[in-house]
Amino acid sequence: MLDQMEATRGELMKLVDSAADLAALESVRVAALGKKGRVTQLMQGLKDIAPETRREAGQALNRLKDEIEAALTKRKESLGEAALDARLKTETADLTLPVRPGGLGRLHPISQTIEELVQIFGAMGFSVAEGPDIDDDFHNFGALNFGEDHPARQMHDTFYLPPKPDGMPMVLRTHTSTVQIRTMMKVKPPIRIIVPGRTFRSDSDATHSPMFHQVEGLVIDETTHMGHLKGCLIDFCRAFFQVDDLPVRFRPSYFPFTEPSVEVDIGCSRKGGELKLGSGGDWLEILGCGMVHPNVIRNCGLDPTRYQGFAFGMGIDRIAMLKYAIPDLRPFFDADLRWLKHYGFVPLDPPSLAGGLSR
Ligand code: 2NL
Repeated sequence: MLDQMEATRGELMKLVDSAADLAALESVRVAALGKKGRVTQLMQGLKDIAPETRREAGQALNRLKDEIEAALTKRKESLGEAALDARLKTETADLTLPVRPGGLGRLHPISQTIEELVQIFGAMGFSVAEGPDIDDDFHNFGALNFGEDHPARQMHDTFYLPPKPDGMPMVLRTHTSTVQIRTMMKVKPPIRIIVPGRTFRSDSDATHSPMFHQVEGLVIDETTHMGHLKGCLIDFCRAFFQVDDLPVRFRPSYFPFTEPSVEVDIGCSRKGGELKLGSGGDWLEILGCGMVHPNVIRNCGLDPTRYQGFAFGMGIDRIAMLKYAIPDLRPFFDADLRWLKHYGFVPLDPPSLAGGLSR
């Protein structure tokens, strides 16, 4: 028996050492230690040996099994390293090659515009807040000082969804103010946020899509006033449209959630039917804003005698069309690659105030 073991050890060790890859090594393992393997068969033979020598033979067999296992493990490690080395040799990446932005696709003008907004307001100390597209009547209307019978609540403007179990109507948000309400209810002022995102209104024609994009902004602190609103939004208009002396005009208006409420126009010219931004005698409305109504501040659990601030809102799709001279809104949501190739932006050229917002 011991002779037989010695012979088996020699043969198996040779097989382990000569296994050329991990698959070959696995067959050696099965041939040695598998159910019908050589060592296993020797172990099954133990019951036929004389009881006096069985113990010694059993211990020797266990040692043989351990040795084979150790050899298999060692060989497996070195074969694994060799396999990895071989793979690394074939998988080199030449980092000195120039990138080919042509193959990267294009950023949608809306994504580009949101990134520009984030850069401009980010530099003024705003952070970005986001929230759900589906919200309840309280966050979309009630908290914002809309009266129970305000026309904007009508079925023909708002997409209503089945109500919550407590009967609260659910809607596709008609503006991103829902997120500002959530922030005011959660965060102790000072608050400085912008909220870009999808909004929904039951409206569809050449200049309206039932899904569109808005950005709103909110500043709440103890001494924030109309002067801050004006400075912030004049700076924004000039930075976004990249016209240093862009005329900006504030016109009285009305929103249920701000008092006073203001609409902001920028200067333009429409000579010869061509729209040009800058001083030219004409005006173009681009955003709405105002001082947050004390009722809204109170509805969010804040004390309106202590906290005040301003808010603004504008359509991202519309300011993108204006800035990038895109004549029609409808192809924005057609996923037409030819359109995207024409109006899209190179993703390797992200907007920044230092490097330029767009080229
Ligand atoms: C527009 C005008 C506006 C706001 C949005 C707002 C939000 C809260 C409180 C007060 Cl939580 N105001 N948002 C204020 C004024 C105007 O949007 O023309 N949007 C497209």
